[in-house]
Amino acid sequence: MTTLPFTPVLTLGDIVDLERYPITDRSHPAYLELVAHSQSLLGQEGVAIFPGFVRDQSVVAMADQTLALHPRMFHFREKHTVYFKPQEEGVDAQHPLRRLMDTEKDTVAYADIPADHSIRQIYQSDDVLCFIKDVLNLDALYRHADPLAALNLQGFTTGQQLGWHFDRSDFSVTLSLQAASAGGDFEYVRMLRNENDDCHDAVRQFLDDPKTQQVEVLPQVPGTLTLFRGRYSLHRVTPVEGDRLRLNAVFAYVDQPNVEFSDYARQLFYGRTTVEPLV
Ligand SMILES: O=C(O)CCC(=O)C(=O)O
Ligand SMILES: [Fe+2]
Repeated sequence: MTTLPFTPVLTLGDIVDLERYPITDRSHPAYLELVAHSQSLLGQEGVAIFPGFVRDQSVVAMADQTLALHPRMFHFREKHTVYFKPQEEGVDAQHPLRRLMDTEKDTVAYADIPADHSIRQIYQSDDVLCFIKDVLNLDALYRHADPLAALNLQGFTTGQQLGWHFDRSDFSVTLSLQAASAGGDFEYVRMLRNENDDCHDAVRQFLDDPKTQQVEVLPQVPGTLTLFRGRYSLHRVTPVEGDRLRLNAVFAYVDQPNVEFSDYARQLFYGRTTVEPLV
């Protein structure tokens, strides 16, 4: 008699630590307390972290599955200003509107993440979506509609990094899957610019001498979910050292439905404009 292999179907509670983060019961006092505390952290610090959001066993499985995808990841490399604006020519070479930062990382597009990768289950969960919406204190939140950009896995090998930058979106949501042997820390300077002022002088001073500002460091701890407000706080991922890759997932959520990338952005970030796999 042949026996079929038994693959247990994982529930959200098998993956996410629902005892610590009771996100499936949004009227529970513990949930309301968690949200209120996280909102105040996000307001004061610009960041809210949720250590142990994903259970250890699931994180290890997801890191292994992600590592197996590494040979097929898209190698992304870009030189950019901290503002992601095209370089301005009429200013001196060290001006932040001209100075270039180095970013290099390997990426798996949403369409290439296997159906049985648990990261999909987290991203597709309405409980997780509502939790993030509540912490951000938004009336509506949607998953990104782009078949490549909605959910990404990232790998950083030795020397790879994200250069200093301000995000073009109000917030980002990441989940650490594996820390590098060394380096690969997330560093940020709170509110180095604001809504009305790109603060070229302060940014320039900081790039010349990082001691002019207080740099906060978030070491990468696997299983930690991080919400970060990056539009006004300068941040980077420090160059990875050693053999072990820094692995994480980036969840794209937006406050509008049906948002997709342009062909230009798809080509830049994924090396293609359609979901057809790269050969
Ligand atoms: O990988 C990270 O931890 C940060 C990602 C980030 O800053 C970005 O994608 O803009
Ligand atoms: Fe960023």
